[in-house]
Amino acid sequence: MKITDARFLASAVSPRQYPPESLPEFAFMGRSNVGKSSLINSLLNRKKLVKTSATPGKTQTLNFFQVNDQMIFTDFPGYGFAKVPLEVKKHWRKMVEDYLLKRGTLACVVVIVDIRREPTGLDLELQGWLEANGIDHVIVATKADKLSQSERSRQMRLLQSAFMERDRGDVLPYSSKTNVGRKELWRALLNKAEGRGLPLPETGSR
Ligand SMILES: Nc1nc2c(ncn2[C@@H]2O[C@H](COP(=O)(O)OP(=O)(O)OP(=O)(O)O)[C@@H](O)[C@H]2O)c(=O)[nH]1
Ligand SMILES: [Mg+2]
Repeated sequence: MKITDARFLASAVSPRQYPPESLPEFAFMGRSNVGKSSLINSLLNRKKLVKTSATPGKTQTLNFFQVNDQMIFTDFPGYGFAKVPLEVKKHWRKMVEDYLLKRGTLACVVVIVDIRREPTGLDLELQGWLEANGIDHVIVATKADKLSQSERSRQMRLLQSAFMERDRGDVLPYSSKTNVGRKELWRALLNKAEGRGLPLPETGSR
């Protein structure tokens, strides 16, 4: 995928703040600090388009980015951060449900997990919820650079079986540091959009 232009569009906490539904959209979700924002930067070949941080809870709102004149990427706040108060957790759930149920241009949700860890109950709950609501998704196991090749293979098998119980889809290894898996993930995203009847417009056609 050739990225000629990537820019911030809008931040939102409720649907009336969303940018208009126009281009096929991809949403990035996962546990707090797992590497969602870094994954977007890596896919788009931009170092600092999206703010990242070693401190969990960096992303607090839905942030929309337009990529070329072809698609929208939506970065989500993370879930499962122990220090977040119950009220904030409820707010997160509402933000996610509002978005997932109302966004007509949603092509695919990218569910991001840490390749070094077992999926949490919340990861599996999110996957189950996406399936129950017929929302397409891919699972990405990021931070692959932190493991040796043999550890990586072992963890990939573990993650495949944890997620595959319900899903026929694949888990893709990734590293936002080395860009391992970038081509494969792009291919998966474009396939999902096609399958959803939301093919990307040709560049320059709008
Ligand atoms: N080594 C390595 N570090 C990564 C990778 N992806 C993210 N990180 C680091 O993990 C930390 C969190 O990254 P973010 O991209 O901010 O994570 P996030 O999921 O957006 O976090 P919140 O918005 O706070 O939920 C940062 O210190 C990143 O540099 C990766 O693939 N490899
Ligand atoms: Mg973030």
